[in-house]
Amino acid sequence: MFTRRQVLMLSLAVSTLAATPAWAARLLDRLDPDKDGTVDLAEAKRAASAVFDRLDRDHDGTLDGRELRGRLNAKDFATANPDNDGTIDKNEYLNLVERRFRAADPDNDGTLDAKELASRAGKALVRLLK
Ligand SMILES: [Ca+2]
Ligand SMILES: [Ca+2]
Ligand SMILES: [Ca+2]
Ligand SMILES: [Ca+2]
Repeated sequence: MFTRRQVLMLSLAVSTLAATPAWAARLLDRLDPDKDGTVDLAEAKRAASAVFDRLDRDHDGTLDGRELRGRLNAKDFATANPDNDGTIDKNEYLNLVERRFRAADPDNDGTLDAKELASRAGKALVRLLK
């Protein structure tokens, strides 16, 4: 038999687990090749770089609005494109990933756990990684 206290602890543990959405856990699994349970900036950039190559259908080394397919709104595009050439090159894409990574890491430990990935800022980053 469980005591009341044990039941309380158990339900607490279950609700903490439930607070991390399954999609974030699954995503973390994919973005975390070293399997330490978090995504660091190098892992995020590696994933972003692969996404960039996939999106660059004409292989000219840049992404235009069409290739980005709605990943960035006009304001984000302008911020991500400081040289104003109408396209996002890989450097610009990875800079944006880095800015969003920092925004999604409020505890500043240099890694994102599933809960940080599932936050509003985390979701903005995730949009660039898949
Ligand atoms: Ca990791
Ligand atoms: Ca292109
Ligand atoms: Ca540019
Ligand atoms: Ca963190």
